[in-house]
Order: sequence, then structure tokens, then C-alpha cells
Amino acid sequence: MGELEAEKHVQYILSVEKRKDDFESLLMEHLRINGAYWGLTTLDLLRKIEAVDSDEVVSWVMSCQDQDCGGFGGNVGHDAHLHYTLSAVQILLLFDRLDILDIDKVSDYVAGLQNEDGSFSGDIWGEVDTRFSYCAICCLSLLHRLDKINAEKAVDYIVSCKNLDGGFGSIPGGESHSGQIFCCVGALAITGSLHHVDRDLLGWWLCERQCKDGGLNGRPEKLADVCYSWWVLSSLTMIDRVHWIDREKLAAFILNCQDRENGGISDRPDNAVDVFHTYFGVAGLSLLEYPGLKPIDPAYALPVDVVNRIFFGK
Ligand code: GRG
Ligand code: ZN
Repeated sequence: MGELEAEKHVQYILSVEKRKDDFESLLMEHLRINGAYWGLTTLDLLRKIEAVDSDEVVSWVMSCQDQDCGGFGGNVGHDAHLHYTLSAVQILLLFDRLDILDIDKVSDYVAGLQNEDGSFSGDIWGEVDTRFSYCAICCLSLLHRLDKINAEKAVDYIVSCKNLDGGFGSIPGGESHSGQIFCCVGALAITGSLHHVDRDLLGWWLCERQCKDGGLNGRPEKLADVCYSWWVLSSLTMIDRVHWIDREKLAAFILNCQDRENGGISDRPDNAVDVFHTYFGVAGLSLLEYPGLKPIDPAYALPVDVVNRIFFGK
């Protein structure tokens, strides 16, 4: 299966950061702040975050903030959204630069998107999804401002999205999907509400996501994809059931999706690489305790040392 081409992946991520006008960058224009979070977190897991100019990144992140509402857009001048706002906060935390942020302004923006039933809209246009519950809860917890929302109602809403198979969907009655399960289990973990999860039932559903090739899929009958090495494995880690899958086979699947020549990781073997799947692969290997990588926190999706600095000042 070969080893992790750590140095090649570092070079790949640095090269994507620099290329601002090629096709992939064009497609990603509106998602740039998410892409920056995935790329920078990967560099940090690979212990190479010093390779980027932190002042340059931090000032670009700050230029994505909407001065009126306080939320962040995906790029300079773009509309604010909860997901972009979470990425902005995560990037600032990777560089330990929360000092530059008006924390109450940002957290008021996030809290203002909570609805009467406890759910969250992603932005002023109102789409409701448990992804946004996660973004809000994760972001406010990182900013030490969870008291600005009705956390009890937020938890009740997430629990109302739980299905008979133990999984969670995007809205009440929505089909279970590993991505949504990450969001719901992550938000429940952060709020200390994991007692709402039936660990054995959900663990069973999640470990059934492992396919013959060793990779994980997002829901029944789908193909394995490296991104589920993050969505499924982080969920299994939070409910303490990682040992229910074959970890060696999963590591081999991820390592097989590397571009060994030019760096980067793809969704499945021999496909084109991208920054997202490079993160998902490296983060999955980190959860599998692959040698040399920093450990990642499965709920906050940040390196454990960063999370410890936030909550314990270490
Ligand atoms: C900070 C880690 C972090 C996340 C932020 C936005 C968000 C919160 C989470 C997104 C969770 C989610 C719904 C992920 C799933 C993405 C995905 C690959 C969807 C496609 O699913 P299918 O089942 O297709 O339609 P596949 O490709 O699996 O066949
Ligand atoms: Zn994928």
C-alpha cells in the first residue's frame, strides 16, 4: 500500500494556495474560505503550517467579513454565511489570532440565525439544515459564546432529526447520511448531549459503511469515497466505536488514493485530486493514529493542540 507522501501533499496544498486563476480555483472562488480552512488544517496536521505567511492569510480572512452583519463570506465581497463564518474562526484559531476579531459582533451574527424551534438558518435567506446547527454550535463554542443561543432548543431540534436506524438527517424525517450524522453527533458532543445517541445502533449503521475495498461510503448502496474517512470515522470516534471497522483496510484505501507524483488525495483511486479530499484523507489517517501526524479533534475538526489551547490555555 505504500506510505503517506507527506512532503508531496504539503507542496500540493501550497501550490493550490498560490494558483488563483486556474480552473479549480475558478470553481472554488465562492468557497475559498472553506478551501483555505481545509488546506491550512491539513498543513497543520502534517506539521507544516509555518510554510504559509500567517499575516497574509489572517488579513485576507478579515477582508471577507461583512462589516454590517459581522458574518463572513466565502471570499472578499461575498455574502455572509454560517459555514464561511465557522471556517474564518477556525483559520484564525489555527494561527492563534482571535485577538483580531470582534468576538461579540461575530457571535451575535451566529446567534441571530437561530429559529424559534431551535434550528438554524445558514444565512438571511433562511435555508434550515442540521449542517447549520453544527456550524453555529461549533463556532460559538470555539468563541466561548454558547450562552448566546438557546442550546437546549438547539439540541431538541437535532434530536428531532434522529431516525429509527440511529442516524440523523438534514431536517426532521430526512434520510440518514454520514455527513449529517457528523454534524449532529458533533453538535451533541460539543453541547455535552451525547446521551441522546444510541451508540450501538448508530455504531452499527456507521460501521456498515465500510465497503469491500476498505473505503467508507456515505449511505447504503453508494460507492466508497475518501471524504467519508472523515464524516464516518469522526462520528465513530465520538461515540467510541472506531474498533468496529477494519482500520488497516481503511488506511490502505486512503493511501491508495494519493497522487504519488504531484501530491494530493482524490475521492477514490486514480481520480483527480483536490484540497477537500486531501484534507479528508489526512484527517482520516490522523484519526487512525497514522505515525507522524498531529491528532485531530473529531468534534471541532481542528488539531487537538489547537483545541487544548482554546479551552485550557495550553
Ligand atoms: C468543519 C468538518 C467541518 C464541517 C462543516 C458543512 C459541514 C459543516 C458539513 C457538511 C456535512 C455533509 C452533509 C457532508 C456530505 C457531503 C457529500 C459528499 C455529499 C454527497 O452525498 P451523496 O450521498 O453522494 O449524495 P455520494 O458522493 O456519497 O455518492
Ligand atoms: Zn467525497
